Amino acid sequence: MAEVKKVVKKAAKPKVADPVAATIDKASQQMIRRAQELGIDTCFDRNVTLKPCNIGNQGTCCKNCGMGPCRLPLPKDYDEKNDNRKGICGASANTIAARNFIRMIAGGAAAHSDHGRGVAEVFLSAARKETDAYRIKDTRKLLEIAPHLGVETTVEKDGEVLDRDIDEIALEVGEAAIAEWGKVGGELSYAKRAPEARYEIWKKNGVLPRNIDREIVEIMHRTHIGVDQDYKNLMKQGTRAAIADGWGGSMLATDLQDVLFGTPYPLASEANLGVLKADHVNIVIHGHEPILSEMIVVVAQKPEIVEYAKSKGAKGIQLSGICCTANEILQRHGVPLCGTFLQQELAIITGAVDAMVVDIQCIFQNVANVANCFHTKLITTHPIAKMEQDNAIHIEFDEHHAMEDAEKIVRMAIDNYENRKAEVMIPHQKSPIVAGFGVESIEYHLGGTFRGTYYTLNDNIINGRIRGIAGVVGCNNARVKHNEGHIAVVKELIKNDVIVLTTGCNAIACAMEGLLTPESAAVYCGPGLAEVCETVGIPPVLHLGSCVDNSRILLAATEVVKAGGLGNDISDLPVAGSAPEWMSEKAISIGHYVVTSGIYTVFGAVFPTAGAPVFQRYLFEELEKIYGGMWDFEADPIKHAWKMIDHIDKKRKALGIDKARERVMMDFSDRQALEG
Ligand code: NFS
Repeated sequence: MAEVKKVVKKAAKPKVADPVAATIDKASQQMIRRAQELGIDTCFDRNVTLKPCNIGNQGTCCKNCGMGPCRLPLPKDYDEKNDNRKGICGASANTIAARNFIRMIAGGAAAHSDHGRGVAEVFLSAARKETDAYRIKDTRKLLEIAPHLGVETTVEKDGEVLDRDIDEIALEVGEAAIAEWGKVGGELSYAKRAPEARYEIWKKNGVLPRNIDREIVEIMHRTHIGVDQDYKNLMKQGTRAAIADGWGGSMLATDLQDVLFGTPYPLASEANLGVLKADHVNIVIHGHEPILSEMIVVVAQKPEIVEYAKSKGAKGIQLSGICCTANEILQRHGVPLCGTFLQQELAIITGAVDAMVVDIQCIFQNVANVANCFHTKLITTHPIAKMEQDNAIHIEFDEHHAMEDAEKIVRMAIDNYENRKAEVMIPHQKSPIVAGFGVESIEYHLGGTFRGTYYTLNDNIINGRIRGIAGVVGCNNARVKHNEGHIAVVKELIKNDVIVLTTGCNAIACAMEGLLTPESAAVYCGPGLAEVCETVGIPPVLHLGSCVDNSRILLAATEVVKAGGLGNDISDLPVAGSAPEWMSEKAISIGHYVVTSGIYTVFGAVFPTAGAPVFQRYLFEELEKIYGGMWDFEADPIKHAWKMIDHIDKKRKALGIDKARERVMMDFSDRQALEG
């Protein structure tokens, strides 16, 4: 008789992430381990247990009506000439992928622009003097943006040109700004801030945005069942909405925030989880709008509030930030960065966060579950962003009683300090940084004290010390190793003399890695870029703020065009864009306005159109013929960086400045040979 084998079933061990495979950051590795010891799951573990849908990933799943979802994966034996894939209504793979792609643009443009609208509303209420908490702070910037919104800054009286009253200008700027979202007739006012040649390309192709809201609404209309079924025409609308984001909603958000809270100038701070302090009340601010966080910064510095914290046994109050709110309060106040998008749960795992205050965008719903395992108060503040979990406390923030709201939140955090129940474990890692660059400070630093223009930057590009400029931006994505792509791409670029402008979570990743210090130039840069950075005392990676501040990159590129010697349009410049670990719809909107502003742009991680090769080829090749910029995808970070460098070299050659660079390199090696 055959022996009956006893099968002993072992209790299945929950699958968890390997911390070393999940992130390059030691502090994050420590906190992932800590979470696993405590039995708390994080996004890194969920990445192991929850696999992405392979068809959705390719961009060819249509669920825009109740007959679907119609799923059109790329067949193994795909033959472009005989691609008969279609949905119930007959929608082709190209149509479906294009619909999905521009719906992502709509989502991203809506998020940035609604943030901008919120700022514009507060701006108007400050201009009307309806609030004490907010004032027009940076009048120089106000005067600079006013003409772009059609607001006069001077008035002629009896043949004399007089300055207009600042309050009057502010009021008109506020009203004109708000109108950009929904005006009837005309076109987006800021489109004319682009170089003239760029504006003409947009005009010729019929993609000048009419107003911000309309372009987003029209995407939703065109992608409804049975409307636009031509991927090129769908992309035209995607382009309008993306331009309305970059040169509209985002740019207005940046400008109005600068006027209200001050234009950033370089300042020193620190980054990574090690900025939390065991003996302080830790308040972590997370989200995107600086409207609330600016008030929290003010309240947390009030002597009576600091005294109140001390009365509870703390040594003081430590504010820090996650995601783009972090970048906003860093660039204006030097508030340290606690971490990237993927570190939001890990911050709470330290057991040291007395309150996490969130507003809008990029907030994991799971932070409420993690907070529930600790004493941490999770406070939501925005009417459009609440959470279903019972422990999420909603304190609705309103600009009319902003200071009171902020004080209530800060006091709640202080009162919570003595409730810490778990052992506090704060990783020691933190890096010094210099942040707060912008169009104005680049002009000052690279233009020299006496000549505040972009001429010197252009000169260094022409003579080849600086090979080109890269905008490396965007999110972290739990599907790829945290920060690995960001850091590898940026290091490869600066090693090859490409100066990097950064925003968003790439900026936080670079900060954590120590790339935002002037000293890093000598360690990581090629000889040309190192020389420039050392001479003027700037880091090789310039932190330009949050994701809406990508508008600063557009304007910096425009200034480079204006300074002369490098062509007539952004598409002539030796410039490239990148988002190595993108994940959000906002990143797609950013990518597309950067591409249609004339910049070659490479994305890492995944690309959401792989299931529709013909449409993808349109994005990767055909768009260059229209806009001078196009999309590309490369998951390998070194190849990713080299695609950008090759493009920069192509542009240098077209400008006839490739020889200059070779000469500089020869001079350098000659010098080395002599020294040897
Ligand atoms: Ni940008 Fe900012 Fe980060 Fe991505 Fe989210 S924080 S707006 S979307 S994840 S960079």
